Amino acid sequence: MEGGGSGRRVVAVGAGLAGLGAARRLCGHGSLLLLEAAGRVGGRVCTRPFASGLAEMGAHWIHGPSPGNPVFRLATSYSLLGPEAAREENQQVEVGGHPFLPSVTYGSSGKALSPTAVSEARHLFDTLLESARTFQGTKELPAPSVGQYLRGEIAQRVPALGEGREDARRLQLAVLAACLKLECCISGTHSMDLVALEPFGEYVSLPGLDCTFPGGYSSLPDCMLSALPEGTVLLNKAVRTIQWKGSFHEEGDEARNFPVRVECEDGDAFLADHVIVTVPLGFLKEHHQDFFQPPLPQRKVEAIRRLGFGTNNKIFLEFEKPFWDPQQQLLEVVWEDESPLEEPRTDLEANWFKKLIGFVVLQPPEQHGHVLCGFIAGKESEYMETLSDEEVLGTMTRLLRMLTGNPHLPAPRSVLRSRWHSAPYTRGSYSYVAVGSSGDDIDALAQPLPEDPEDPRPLQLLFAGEATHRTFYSTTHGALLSGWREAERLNQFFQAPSPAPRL
Ligand code: 6YU
Repeated sequence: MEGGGSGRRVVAVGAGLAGLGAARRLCGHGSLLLLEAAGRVGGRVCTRPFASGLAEMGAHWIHGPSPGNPVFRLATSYSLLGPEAAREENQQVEVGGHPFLPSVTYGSSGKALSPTAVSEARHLFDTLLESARTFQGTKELPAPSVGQYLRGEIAQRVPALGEGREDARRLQLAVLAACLKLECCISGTHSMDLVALEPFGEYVSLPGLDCTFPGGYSSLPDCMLSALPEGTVLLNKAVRTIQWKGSFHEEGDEARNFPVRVECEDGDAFLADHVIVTVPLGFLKEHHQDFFQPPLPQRKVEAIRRLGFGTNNKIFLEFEKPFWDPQQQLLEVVWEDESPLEEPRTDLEANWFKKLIGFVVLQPPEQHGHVLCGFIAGKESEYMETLSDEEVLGTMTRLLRMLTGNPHLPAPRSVLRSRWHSAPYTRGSYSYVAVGSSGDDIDALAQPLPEDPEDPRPLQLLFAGEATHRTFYSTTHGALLSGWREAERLNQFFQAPSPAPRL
């Protein structure tokens, strides 16, 4: 695996967008190997065939497709996007992360709810959410978490909700409870009470009307893979441990000394000067103690422990015929007896499906068939992962019959769901800044090791992945940028003149 350039050996662990991005940027500088546990590249970008089209098991949209978004630029350069995404007007739209889709809102009593009542409550929620983004740097916070702040604000407004009419007020509260569940999906958390208020505004939304990949999101990592020299990526190569601060030799070459040794679960081992670790935060939370030898410094361990990593899953349902109107792109669910001011139900077996926020209609039906994609976050989502396909399909059928008020609604033809929490090399969906953590923890996670800038063997471990990007965490563009960042760090190091030996 010896290459040109500086002759340095680099190993990257994980072939998601961070790992692939880093590999591409490093090409030509030393030798490079990318080790991936799965039998495919892409990580949390994962397109599967379903019905007559494709299903995105992980990332769905380019959030903010505009020239400032590197995923948009890269996808455009590979000609992977449709003509809509390329339109200048679409790139300038400011949606603040909540793109508008024509929708219908089903109530749990089996009827569509009044769009006016729904949009009134949503407007209030959006206004409050906007204000939740304004506390950066504030010492005296009104609440520790986004959830507690929002509920406090809602509680103050209760008398005015629904213009004083009890039934209208109840409906407004029920819609606000549904808005909180949607926010859980967006933040990838069980409850907004777990999401820290002060740093909430640090996440940056880019302009542009969110768009999808007509040929599947996986077409992007596939293109990135084909741009790498053959043999760079080894699939089904799960790394078991990374020994660093060591002194390792290849057999028969005592002259060359490497500080890092990467050992795989199949027993293969690779020696390196630098290792870029891009494994998900969920994997690090579970394995960091044994994964790194010696263990990571306390500051890094604390960051891994404090930052949040939750679950957001999708449930795809294929129907023979659509029961929704052709113009509807979003079917939302509101449980009319719920309120954000009451404690949520905890019996997962009986209530897990009430966390489902609703369904996106996959477009266009000519390509996908009649497919709904449901979103569900948190512990309920993790419970769903333990059920069989038949159980999920049965529950979804009963749910949709109740929502539409049609006890004869035909059952979906087939079901497919993601199970990101059970995925051993991911252990959840994406990161958030949890109560007790801050953007500084993201930076601490991203900090290369050893920490001492005077160390004669610097940059042994570098860290990339969505959870290491302070303003774009939880996104594909955050992941890609983090990979580029670490590759650039190494490229600059390789180009810098060698320091004079210390006397
Ligand atoms: C986005 C979206 N999106 C839905 C769902 C999910 C995610 N995201 P990877 O995990 O890809 O790669 C690591 C690799 O390492 C992996 O292949 C492993 O197998 C491998 N590995 C692990 N251990 C190993 C070992 N020991 N040895 C070897 N290899 C090992 N992002 O932009 N648009 O629509 C969605 C969505 C269900 C699960 C998403 C979305 C998140 C992205 O998918 C994710 O960030 C990147 O793909 C991660 O890439 P990576 O390289 O870092 O890791 C205020 C505030 C708000 C905060 N959030 C707002 C934004 C909301 C995010 N949007 C989510 C929505 C959906 C639907």
